[in-house]
Amino acid sequence: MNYDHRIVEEKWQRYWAENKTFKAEDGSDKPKYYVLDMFPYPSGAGLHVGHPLGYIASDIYARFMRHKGHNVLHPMGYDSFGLPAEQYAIQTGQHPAITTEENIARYRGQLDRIGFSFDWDREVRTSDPEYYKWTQWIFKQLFNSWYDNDADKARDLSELIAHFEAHGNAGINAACGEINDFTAEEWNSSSEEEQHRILSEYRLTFLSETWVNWCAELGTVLANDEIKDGVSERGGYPVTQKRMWQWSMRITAYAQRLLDGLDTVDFSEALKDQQRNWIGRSQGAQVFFDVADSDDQIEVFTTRPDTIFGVSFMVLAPEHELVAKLTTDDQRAEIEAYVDATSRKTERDRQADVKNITGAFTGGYAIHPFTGDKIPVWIGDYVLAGYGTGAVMAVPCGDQRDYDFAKHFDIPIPNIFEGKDISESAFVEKEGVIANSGVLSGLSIPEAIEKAAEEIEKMSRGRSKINYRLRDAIFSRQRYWGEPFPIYYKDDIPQVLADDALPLTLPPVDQYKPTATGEPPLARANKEDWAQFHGDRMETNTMPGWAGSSWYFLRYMDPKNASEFVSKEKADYWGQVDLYVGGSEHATGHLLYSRFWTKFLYDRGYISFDEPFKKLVNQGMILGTSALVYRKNGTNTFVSKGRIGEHETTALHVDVNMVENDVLDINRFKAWRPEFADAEFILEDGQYLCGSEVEKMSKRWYNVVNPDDICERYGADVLRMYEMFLGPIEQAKPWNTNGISGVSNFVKKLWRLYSDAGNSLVTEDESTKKELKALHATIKKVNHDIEQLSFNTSISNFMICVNELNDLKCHKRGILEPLAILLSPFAPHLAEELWSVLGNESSVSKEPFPVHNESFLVEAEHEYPVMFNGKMRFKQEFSLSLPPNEIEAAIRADERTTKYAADKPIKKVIVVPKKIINVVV
Ligand code: ANZ
Repeated sequence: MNYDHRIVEEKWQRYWAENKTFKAEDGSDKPKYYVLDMFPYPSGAGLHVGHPLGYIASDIYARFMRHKGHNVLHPMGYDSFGLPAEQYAIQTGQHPAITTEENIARYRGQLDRIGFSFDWDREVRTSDPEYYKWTQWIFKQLFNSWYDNDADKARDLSELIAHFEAHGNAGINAACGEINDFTAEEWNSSSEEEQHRILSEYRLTFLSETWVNWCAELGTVLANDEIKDGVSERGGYPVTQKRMWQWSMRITAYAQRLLDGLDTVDFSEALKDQQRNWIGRSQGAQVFFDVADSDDQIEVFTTRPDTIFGVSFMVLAPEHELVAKLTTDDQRAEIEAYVDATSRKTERDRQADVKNITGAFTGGYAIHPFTGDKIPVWIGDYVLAGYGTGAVMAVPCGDQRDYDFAKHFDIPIPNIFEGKDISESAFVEKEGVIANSGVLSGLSIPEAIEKAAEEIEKMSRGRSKINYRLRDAIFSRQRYWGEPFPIYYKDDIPQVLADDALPLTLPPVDQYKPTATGEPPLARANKEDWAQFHGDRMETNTMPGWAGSSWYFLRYMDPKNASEFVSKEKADYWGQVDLYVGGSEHATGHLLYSRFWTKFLYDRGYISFDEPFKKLVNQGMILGTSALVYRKNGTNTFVSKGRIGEHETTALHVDVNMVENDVLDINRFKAWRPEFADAEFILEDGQYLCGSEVEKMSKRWYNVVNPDDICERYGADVLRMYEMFLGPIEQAKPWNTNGISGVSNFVKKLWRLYSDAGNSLVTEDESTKKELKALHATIKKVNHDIEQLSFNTSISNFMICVNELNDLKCHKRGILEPLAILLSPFAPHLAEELWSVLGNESSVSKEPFPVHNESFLVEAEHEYPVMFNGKMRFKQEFSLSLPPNEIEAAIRADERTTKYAADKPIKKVIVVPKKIINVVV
């Protein structure tokens, strides 16, 4: 019997499931190791061969670590709230829970076929009420916490309230919004509403009216990372700016810790840089400018206080709260039109569009804090409302955008840099000497930065400040298929539900779209529809997609715990994720939010580590290889690739599944579309050859390859090895089904070392040095490669080893047994089967991983080619310890030498150690 992957793979998958072979033991004595994949959103399309790439890599590592004696936690679950199921619900009326359930079943079937070693008893689903109960609970903890900047950690809100009752807010240094000083008396005599308003400025999740990215088409607010090139990432719909009451997460409180933490984790530098840029720390100063004829002040943030004497105008973001006040009647129409035009642009458009200089003069003036000069105040969309203070002191000689703005609107550009030419552009470097600047004149730029900040502070006009580009994260979505907030309102004050009221489950609704008045779908639910209804009304927003994924790695440690999100004991045992594998597209979304929640839960004492992921690997994308046919223009005739030079043709995509080794299956092609039924073909060598192109794997290009098809035809082990063989895990690479037969042949060849037509070939003979060398070189390489996550090189090494053993006709247990174990992380079904052919009854998955013996690798002998006047005549093996003169003597004495010398005298024998022997006659 030949190797039948269908029977073998199904058999072992059943065995693993029945025996719970990959069950992780809580609190085992073995060292723990936690290998995690980014869990998938179960979409209707199912998995294509690109999706499992990372899962295969992490599975190899998880299996390897089990062989190395670790207690491995390797779980899988589903990020199962999300837009597609909801959009389907809007179209069809089918509850998204049903769609989600169906999609999960499909995913599970596909995952099972690939032979992953997941501990399925720990599966989590973010849309399961028993799971989101705890997402709601964590939200509650955030609601009831504030960030103490002095202690540099989150603390319970009750401690803050106690402080307010005794001392007002004096002595509190918190991460908070705008708040005036108040005394204990003022606090104690404030209304509940007023106290709520104040606490809202401190809570780590809070309700506020903010500018949001509003996507009318999707009927929801989007986070910055859900927008690409000014349109929604999903669907590509326009996004505008709108002011709305929203829940936000005070992630900004953690900005510095999120930066510092990067130094303690093993992520790629590219990913760390993405997070650093997103957080965007900048050191500068806050400066207040008085508004002329008013008590108002304009606060600016500048990284260059040294340039303050170069200020010739100010620019406010069009959304700035002082715009309306500053605007004079003469300017009002122009300003209003400009504000309106800006509201239609996203922040990204505004940042990207540097060529189009736009703005408007308010008619108002500010007063320069040093000179007392009147400075015109403009608005311009290059100043962003959400960054710094939403206002800049414009220094056209030192900042290029200010320079362009001044040139465009004909505003003076005073030069404050000694000897620098600013006739063409601003001087933006930080080396030079300041001039025309009062007390700052004559100082170098760095000296002037310090001096200016000092002077500003002395005049009580501001102080040094660190600013972050990171914004508080908007947490409300106007969707149905997400976690309900555990919030109700009493007199418009938000209140949290008691713990025993959780989970607050999603109420049934008649339709899944927003109401006619634009309220979120949950507003369709009547009072009776809610499992819990309190106060005057329930919160009808739901949480964003990233809520459930910000902590799921903790739930896997203790998935069935009904009284805690994770027990401290289990969280302590499993600790950080040791290896996390997933896509780099989550750099500034999920990977930042989950770090934030982990730090928060650490601060509040629920877990003992404050970075969730010790090491992160981003797998590269698998690209599709599309197949192309060439239609002769204006005809229904298709020209084979090698002959398109002879005709005018247009390329068309064809389904890659009807092409094998570039050859088109003409009958399937004809049956594919009615218009091709009577197509004609210009062939080469009797075949139609297709062209190819590498592009994203997508239905649109008919280049999607389903892993099920590969498993069916070649087997899961071949799929696993082939995906790894494609190239380094972190690189993007094209899928090409043509190459798969090489891996498939390797499996057959390997099988024939062990078994022939159902009979074991395994012998008990002693292994030779050559066999041991082939094996131990592979053991050494594979151990090293797995540690480096370099799986493609492991596969090629297996191929070399099997070729060598095949040449040596090796069927020896001493070699084949370790080889089966070595192979098991990569081709687990095959390895189990080989293991049983070897006569074992247990699973190979827990055998200790082979360790190489260096002494088998040092070569003791060398087989020398022996040349006679440049012609190779025979080969002879010599010990490497034999000195050259003894080798020479042996060669001279060899009877073959006498033969090839053909009676001529031997002039010379040259021995090149470890290489060659030359006999000169
Ligand atoms: C005066 C100045 C002079 C500036 C100079 C720069 C150069 P980073 O490093 O990104 O933090 N700025 C401040 N708030 C802004 C906003 N909301 N929108 C657009 N620009 C804003 O940059 C800080 C600098 O960007 C600030 O320093 C301010 O311009 C501008 F020679 O102030 B500067």
